[in-house]
Amino acid sequence: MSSSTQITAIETLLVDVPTIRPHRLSVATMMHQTLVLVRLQTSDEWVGWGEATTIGGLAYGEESPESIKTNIDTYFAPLLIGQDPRRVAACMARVKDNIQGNRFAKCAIETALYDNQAKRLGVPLSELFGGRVRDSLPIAWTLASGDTVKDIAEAERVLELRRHNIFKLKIGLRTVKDDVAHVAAIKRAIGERGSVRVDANQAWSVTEALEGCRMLADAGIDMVEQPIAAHDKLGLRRLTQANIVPIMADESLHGPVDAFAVASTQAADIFAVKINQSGGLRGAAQVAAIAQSAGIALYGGTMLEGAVGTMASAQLFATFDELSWGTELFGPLLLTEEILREPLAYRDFALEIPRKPGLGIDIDEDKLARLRRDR
Ligand code: MUC
Ligand code: MG
Repeated sequence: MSSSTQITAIETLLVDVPTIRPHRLSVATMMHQTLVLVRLQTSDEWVGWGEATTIGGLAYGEESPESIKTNIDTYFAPLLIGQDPRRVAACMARVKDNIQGNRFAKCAIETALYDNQAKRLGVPLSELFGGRVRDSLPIAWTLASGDTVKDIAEAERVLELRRHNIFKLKIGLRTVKDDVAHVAAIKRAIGERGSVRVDANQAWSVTEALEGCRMLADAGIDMVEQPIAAHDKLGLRRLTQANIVPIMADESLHGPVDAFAVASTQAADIFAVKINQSGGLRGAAQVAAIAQSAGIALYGGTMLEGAVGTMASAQLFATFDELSWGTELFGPLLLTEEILREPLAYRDFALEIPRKPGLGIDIDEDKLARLRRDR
C-alpha cells in the first residue's frame, strides 16, 4: 500500500423508492423513501458506501435529501479529495473543523470511510468498533398503515413468518383517547406473542403524555417513545420520573451533547441510538457509552435507511453488550426495490450480520444506475 493512498472521488446519489404501503407518522405520511447514498472511491481501488437517508423531506430533521447532496458535493468532497482514507478520524476531524451541523451528511461520509478502510483491512466494520458481542440483532417492525384492522393483519403476517415479534405503533395523529383505543386493540390481538410499544414522534403536550402513558400502561404497552417535543428535556424528565411506563428518547438525542444533557438529568429510561441522528458511527457509540454510564438502557434505532445505513447501524449495534430493547433495523423491508445483489437475511425475529469485510453487503450498482433520480 503506497503512502500516497488518496480519496479520489465522492459521489452522492438520490434514489427514490416507493414504500410497500403508506407509512403514517405524526410528522409525515411516507409513500416513498429517498435513499441518500454516498460512494467514496480511493486510489487503491477500494470503494466505500455510506447513507444519509432521512424521513419525509424536512418533516423529521433539518437536512433534506437535496440539501445533503448539495452540501456533500459543494463542501465535504473538496475538503476530502486528496486526503488519506486510511486516517478516518483525521478525515472526520477535518470535516468537523470546517463544517457546522449536517449530522446526516457527516454520518454518510464517515460510514463510507469506515467501509472503505474495513474492506482494505479485510475485516467486518464491527471490528473497527471493538468487535462483536453478537452476530444477529432482534428486529422490531413498525405498524403504521393508519388502520387498526390492517395493522393487526400485518402483525399476524410477520409473526407467522417469524420475522418480528416486537411492534412499534406510530401514534399522535388522532386524539389521545382514539390513539389508545387503536393501540389497545392491537395489543389485545397480539397478546403475549409480542411486545407492543408506541412512538408519538413529539406529537403530545406533557399533559397529554401523562394521560396517554397511564392509559397505555394499563393496555399492556411496554414503552413510550418521544411523546413530547424534542427540545423539552425537562418535560421528558417529568414523564420519566413519573414512572408510569418506560420512556425512550429519540428526537431529543442529536448526538453526544444532547445525550449527556438527557442522561445527566435522568430524563429518559431508554435511548434510541441512531447513527444519522448522532452525526455518525463514532457519535452513536458515544451516545451509547453516555447512556450506559448513566444506567440508561439501549435500543438500536433507524431513520428508515436502506441496506447501507441499516447494515452500518447493525455493524455498530453488534458491538453493544447492552441492547435490552433490541433494534428496529427493518428499513429495507419497507421498500419495494432491492439494491443489493443478495438481500439482507431477516429470519427468526432477527437480522443476521454478515462477516464479509466492511459493511458486508454487495451493492447492485447497475440497479442503482437505473433507479437514481438523475439517471
Ligand atoms: C422514528 O421516529 O423512530 C423508526 C421506525 C419508524 O417506523 O420510523 C422511524 C423513525
Ligand atoms: Mg422515533
